[in-house]
Amino acid sequence: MTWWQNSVKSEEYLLLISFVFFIVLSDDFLHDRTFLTMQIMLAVAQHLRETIDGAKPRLLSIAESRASEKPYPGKWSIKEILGHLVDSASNNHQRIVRMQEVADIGAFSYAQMHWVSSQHYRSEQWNDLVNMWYFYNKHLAHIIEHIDPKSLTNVCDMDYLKPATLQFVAEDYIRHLQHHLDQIFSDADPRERAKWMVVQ
Ligand code: NI
Repeated sequence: MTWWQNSVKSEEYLLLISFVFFIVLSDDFLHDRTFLTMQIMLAVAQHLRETIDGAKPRLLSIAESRASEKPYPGKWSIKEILGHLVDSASNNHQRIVRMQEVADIGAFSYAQMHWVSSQHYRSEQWNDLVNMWYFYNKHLAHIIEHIDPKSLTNVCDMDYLKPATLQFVAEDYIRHLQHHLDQIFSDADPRERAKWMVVQ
């Protein structure tokens, strides 16, 4: 056997060793990625808990009469904004659970104006509304914390530019919630309210 034949053999051997290492490392990588996405979901759930815990006493301090005020017919009262957040919680509850069942749940959106107007939130008691919103979100934080990491790339058509992954749905849910809480706590004229911007 000449020196170059030996050299080829050792190259083949090296190739085999690298392939085995590649398999072992990519398996580790996948586990790391699963661990990482689990950490992200834990952080999202924690962020949601902190947001609702911080907002609840501030919401309860708003007087019943002020929460019902509706100076402009085309602009929601505070009760209606919080009602819209209850609708968002209930619809995203459906999305988050269903998206762990199948890879693509297809179209899932809801007519927000109809949901708010048909439920007559202004004649509901403010305390009840705040508590319902709070406990629904507490449950959602629990659900988000336990999302199966394998389903985080499952998709849903939310009528956005492209299908949304489950990870996006959970993160987008909290961004939307914060957007409307800011409106409730703002002293700005309801006509000046900023529109919800989708970051996708
Ligand atoms: Ni909204």
